[in-house]
Amino acid sequence: MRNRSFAILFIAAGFASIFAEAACAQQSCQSLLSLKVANGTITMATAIHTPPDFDVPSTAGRFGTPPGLKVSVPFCRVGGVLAPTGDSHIGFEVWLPLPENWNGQYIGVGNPGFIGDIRYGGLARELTHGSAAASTDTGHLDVNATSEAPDAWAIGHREKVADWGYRAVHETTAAAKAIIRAYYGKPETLSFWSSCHEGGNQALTEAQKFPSDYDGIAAGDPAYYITHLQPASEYLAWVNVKEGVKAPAYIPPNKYPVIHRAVLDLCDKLDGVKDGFLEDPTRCHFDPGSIRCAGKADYASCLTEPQVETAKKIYEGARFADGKPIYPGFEPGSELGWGVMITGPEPLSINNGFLKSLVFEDPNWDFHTFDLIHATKLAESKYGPVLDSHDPDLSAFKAHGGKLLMYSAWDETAIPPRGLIHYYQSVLDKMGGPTQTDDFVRLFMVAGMGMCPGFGTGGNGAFDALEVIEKWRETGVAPDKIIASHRAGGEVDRTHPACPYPKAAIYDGKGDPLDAASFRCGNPTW
Ligand SMILES: [Ca+2]
Repeated sequence: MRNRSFAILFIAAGFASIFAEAACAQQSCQSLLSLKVANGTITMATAIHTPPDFDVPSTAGRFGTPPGLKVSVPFCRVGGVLAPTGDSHIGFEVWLPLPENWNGQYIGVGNPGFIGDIRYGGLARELTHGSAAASTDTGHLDVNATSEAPDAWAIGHREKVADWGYRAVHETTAAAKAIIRAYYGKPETLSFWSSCHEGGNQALTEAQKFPSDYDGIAAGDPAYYITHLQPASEYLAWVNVKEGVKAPAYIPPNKYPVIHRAVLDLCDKLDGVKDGFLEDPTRCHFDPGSIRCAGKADYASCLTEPQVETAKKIYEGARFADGKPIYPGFEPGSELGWGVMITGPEPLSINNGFLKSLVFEDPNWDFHTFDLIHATKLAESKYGPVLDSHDPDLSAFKAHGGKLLMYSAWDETAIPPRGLIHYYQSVLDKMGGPTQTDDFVRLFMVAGMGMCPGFGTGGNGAFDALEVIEKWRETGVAPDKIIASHRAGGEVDRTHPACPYPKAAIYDGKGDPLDAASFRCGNPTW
């Protein structure tokens, strides 16, 4: 269990530095500098004594570690470089609590987007909880991190792309475990991974490709089928902006709330409570044509005929010529988040960058030339085996004793959520249905969560997925319900349950809709 007793940690911290070298560690922190790790070299092993507080390194970008973060507990800071191929340069750090403060756990810290930097904020968070933790720069450094998109580092560097895709996390995990064994004189009791978006893809990659690396894995809104997801996401924006933001087919942002209102008017009460959220948007059959403007008019309160067609494409998602889905579109109820992806004037940089740097390897590639089917097939043929994590066979992870929590917000608009249901269904089909899977893999689709914690939360708030997966693995009791909390001004003002799919939260018909206790998990009947 995570050590959340900060007070005890801080009291211990004062004495810990005194006894740091006298503790029962097999190796001192400094001596780890000479430790041999597979495929790499340790370049730093520094005992951090506090006080004074340690200034956590800051990194740039909106997902970076902001300056000013401090750590108040002593620890051993280890860093190095791993090179499984001649073109590899995987930077990593492992932060180790003093042996007397260690809770016995190892936590892998995930990465967002294609950003190449060490996640210092995540290391600091886990260290403060008493866990040993590691983070990798995924094999390339984005000094400015102005965008989460891939750029020049990927062009002509297939091995670096593979490092980003799956090797960096696995190699870092192996190195971190070797360092843990050396420093503490024993292995970790349990290891966990909990991350979102690309970090959710890393999560599923680990469960599929390296099933012994982690004992419990939480995959949030995972970007798991990258070679389909990125072209399909480009498509969602492209249908809106391909002819420019003045074109008749362009839906301006001021109409997102108009569409959202119409969706709620039609579907909010279907699940039994008019609370602003859809418990299962797949049961909402909204036709954007229902708010079509009369005649040729274009008012702020309705959609023109070309805009109706654009909205239909955004809900439907990208498809091959034969109608087979490439990746789902957005769900009804997500409209207030459409600006993340489709506003323009160009498609989102992460999707444009994927096509420029990985698929076409041409920094001057122009999105106006986008051909969905060609781009998807080229992406999958070039990089499917090293980037995609859609293998439904989780038998090795199950045999390892692993537990896998998958979750997504229904109103997620960076990664269309229905794709995760497709993956879950493929696991059920492969593994023999729920009776064979319920004890080690569960999917929670969350109404009104917006996005993963830390990426912007929706009206229903979020939950701590790491805490959930730790409890599941430690107790062996699978979660039947997860409570999401929304905070305002530091106070919880709303709680809402998330249920194991295909169950959804069912309102009791009388209680406070802002209280999770007014709902049970059940099969939707609407
Ligand atoms: Ca509702």
